[in-house]
Amino acid sequence: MNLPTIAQIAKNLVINNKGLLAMDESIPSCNKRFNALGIPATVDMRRAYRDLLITTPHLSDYINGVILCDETIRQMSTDGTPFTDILKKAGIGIGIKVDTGEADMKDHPGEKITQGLDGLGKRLATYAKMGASFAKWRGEIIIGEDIPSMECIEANAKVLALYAQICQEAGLVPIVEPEVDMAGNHSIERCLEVTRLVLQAVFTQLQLHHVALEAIILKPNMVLPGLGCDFQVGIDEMADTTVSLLLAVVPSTVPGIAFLSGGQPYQLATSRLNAMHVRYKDKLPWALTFSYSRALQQPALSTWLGNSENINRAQEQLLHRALCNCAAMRGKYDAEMEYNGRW
Ligand code: 5MM
Repeated sequence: MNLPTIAQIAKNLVINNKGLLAMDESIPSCNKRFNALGIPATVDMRRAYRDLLITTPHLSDYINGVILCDETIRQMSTDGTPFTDILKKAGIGIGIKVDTGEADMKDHPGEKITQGLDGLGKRLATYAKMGASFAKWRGEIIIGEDIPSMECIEANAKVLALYAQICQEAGLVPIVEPEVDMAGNHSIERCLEVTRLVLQAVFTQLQLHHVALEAIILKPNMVLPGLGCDFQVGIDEMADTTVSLLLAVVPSTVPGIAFLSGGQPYQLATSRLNAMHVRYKDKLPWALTFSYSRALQQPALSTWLGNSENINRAQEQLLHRALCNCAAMRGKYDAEMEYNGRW
């Protein structure tokens, strides 16, 4: 491992008030989103959609890195140029999702453990040759009746740390994504309690496994009530709850925190990021940015609908969401931006 080099890659992923575009949906997840909109779920439609995202003009004005999945990193644009070459030329970092999905946790009904450590070093070496400089692994924690258990929290934290250690040894920056799922009707207090336990377990395991914290990016959930909770809190309360927790548990050596959006309405995901910057300007020891999938892609996907005539408009939608979130990182986003596109 060349620590200064990977620490610099991590910094570069979060500099200049830009964010990350997560477009690493597995084949089943991508197909599910296509099916919901009546888009044929075929390999070529997935390729065409990812082509649209990657070739969006000026994407690098707002996006430092994109996260791909195994299928996409091997694909090419319509003119035969590998996606990786297009990204390199645009100066956008190439990330790769390396977990292989979830399995049910033995003796823990309703809980999951992320898979993918087998052969990981070898796969990372292959991805690095293709141009990847960072990787991503998601550990999902579900809130429900009597769950999550500490066993599930600790088991997922441990595999996240093992993954991060293997990534750094292979010279790639690990994005460490412990996601407390927003599904459910739990309160913000419950989400706070679980997210605290999860992040504490993750940092304990990262330290036990000698992961260099200056060369990771943390990708957590915001602290929010469940999507089905009757009592949804205001944006300022959510911002205070989330940032106070992160200040308490995330060491300042971590260069960046890049939120997942988790199924939030996309404008709300932007407003919430904005509020954190307005309220904690100059008090944040790490870059606080976005690594959204749905909250960046949703309008683009529902504009494209699988029709090549809609590509330009879909790309404008993607760029607009990326622009709004970059404005949020400066605390300069407001509802008017949705119409005039200026901050
Ligand atoms: C939580 O999902 C991650 C962030 O996406 P959202 O902003 O939409 O919440 C996302 O990167 C996710 O890990 C990938 O889409 C891969 O998910 P699957 O379920 O396909 O492995």
